[in-house]
Amino acid sequence: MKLNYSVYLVTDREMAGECNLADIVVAAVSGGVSCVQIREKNLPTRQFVEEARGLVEHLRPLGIPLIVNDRVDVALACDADGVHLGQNDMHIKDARSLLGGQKIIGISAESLADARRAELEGADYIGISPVFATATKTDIAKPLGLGGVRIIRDNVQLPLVGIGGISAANAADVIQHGADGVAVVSAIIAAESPEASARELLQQVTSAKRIV
Ligand code: TZP
Ligand code: MG
Repeated sequence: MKLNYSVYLVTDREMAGECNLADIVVAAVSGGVSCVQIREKNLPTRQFVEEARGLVEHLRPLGIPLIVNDRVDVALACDADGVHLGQNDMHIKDARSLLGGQKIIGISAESLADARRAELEGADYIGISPVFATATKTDIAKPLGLGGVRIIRDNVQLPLVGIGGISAANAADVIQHGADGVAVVSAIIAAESPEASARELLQQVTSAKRIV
């Protein structure tokens, strides 16, 4: 399955605070988010499955894929479109044998070596992380910077999604340095208007794509 990675929203329940996360996601999709990842670091498994299933019910009729962070079991239980796995999560080979060939598997890469390995091992896309410094995730490597995005782009064929410190102010740079899309947490979840913020990000991404 080929996804549109242009504006990729990663959820954060704590950052959403009192706001309903599904409402934020649906508003962001109306603004132009093309792919959603549910990322839950603190929910009990049962609730994680329920929340993920709720998002599948909202997103599938809209033609927007839902990717589950870290958890192949949760993705299977709610029939999500795929999983996103870090370097210490389930190995891609095991995830593929559980999920089959139709589901999307995204891998986080913090270096060119990670990205090359993910490609050889059969990932569908690579999340290159972090592009810039961010306060949203603490256990992260040194930022790749725009130069790091370019180096990975020049050595890997798979779709690349940049993540970390991306907003409408720098999204076009990330695309111009070779990413296929931008993944964001705070730029949408913490925005006053997630819909307007998504629209602005999409505009930056599409205009940058036009000039490359
Ligand atoms: N993985 C690498 S950086 C990051 C994740 C989940 C957080 C990105 O958050 P933000 O707010 O878009 O910088
Ligand atoms: Mg992970």
